[in-house]
Amino acid sequence: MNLSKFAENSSKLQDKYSSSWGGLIETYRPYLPVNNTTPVVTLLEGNTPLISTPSIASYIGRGVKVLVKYDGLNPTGSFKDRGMTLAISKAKEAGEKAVICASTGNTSAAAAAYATRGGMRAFVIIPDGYVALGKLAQALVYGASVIAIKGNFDEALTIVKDLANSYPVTLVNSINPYRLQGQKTAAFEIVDVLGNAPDWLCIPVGNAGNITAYWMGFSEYYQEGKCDRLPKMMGFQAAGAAPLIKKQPIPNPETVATAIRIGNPANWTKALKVQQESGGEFNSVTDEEILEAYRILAAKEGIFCEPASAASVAGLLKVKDQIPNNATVVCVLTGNGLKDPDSAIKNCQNPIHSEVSPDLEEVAKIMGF
Ligand code: AN7
Repeated sequence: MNLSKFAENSSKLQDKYSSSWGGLIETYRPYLPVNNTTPVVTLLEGNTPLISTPSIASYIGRGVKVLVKYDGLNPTGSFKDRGMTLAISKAKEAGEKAVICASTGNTSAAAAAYATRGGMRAFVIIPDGYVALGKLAQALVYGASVIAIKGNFDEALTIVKDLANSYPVTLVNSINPYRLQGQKTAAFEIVDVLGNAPDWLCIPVGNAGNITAYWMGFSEYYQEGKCDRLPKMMGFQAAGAAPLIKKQPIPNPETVATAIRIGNPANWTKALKVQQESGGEFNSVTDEEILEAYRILAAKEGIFCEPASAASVAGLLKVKDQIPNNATVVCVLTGNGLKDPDSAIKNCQNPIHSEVSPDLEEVAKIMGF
């Protein structure tokens, strides 16, 4: 095949692919604040799998079905891409040249990628020493200006709010309303697959943007008649960073789940409203419970998420006695396990057999033969 023929074929293939999934703004356009002139900045995010997890369900029994929404399969490896495609498209529409965010890591990776794609600069302010390696690598490689402060996420958020008020940079944290509008599409996808809303939605909570966005999504679909029930929204925070459970800000949050190492959630009031409206609950899970769920997901289901994401499954297992018989539960896995290789190796109970000679008998012996 000559080269121009090849190019023609591959562009046809591309057209075919884009007609099957064009990203979440194209797919859910009528539900989103965009018009025909909005420049859509997309990496074809969304359309992530909803995977059944029989091993997790077996801890519960009683006919309960458990599925995970594996949002770690988005283009930058987390659910933040859903919010960022819309926030960056709207910033571009408004003629903005630069965006800024505070981040525990995933927001910075997504902001950096989508800003670059939209031809904008990205500034990201992170807590020095508390961002997982993969996320830091992403922000740097996507070309963001990375500023690591000697402080935690909450302090970083205060600074970026002030910076966005004083300088020509657009804030793309979840207080930017377009972020939640984009993120609500995950709820649409779940209903589109299940044919209805689940009975329960279990979700990790940091700034409480995502739980708010999911509730918005389910509620809009309910009003449209796309589902005939609404889920009970079950939010889980890490025990060392659990302001919503303690009912007061935590000045020095600590947890192995650095993504949700947040002491003063930006969407606190909205989160309380979600809890009340859905009849849901906030609970905390310890680092040990988070890591146990993290290991079960990887070693029994073949699903590698980051520690913060495993808080949803850890939480489900913690409150499992409250689940009605035969209920359908969806746990949101917000980020990919590859984001945080340090935690993975440190907290894994599967040892490396190292310093082994390249000798058939020695290797076979280790293999148990
Ligand atoms: C994997 O990237 O806040 O409750 O700055 O990365 O909507 O805050 C990340 C949050 C859950 C919590 N799981 O979501 C950030 C940041 C993962 C996350 C959350 C985050 P929200």
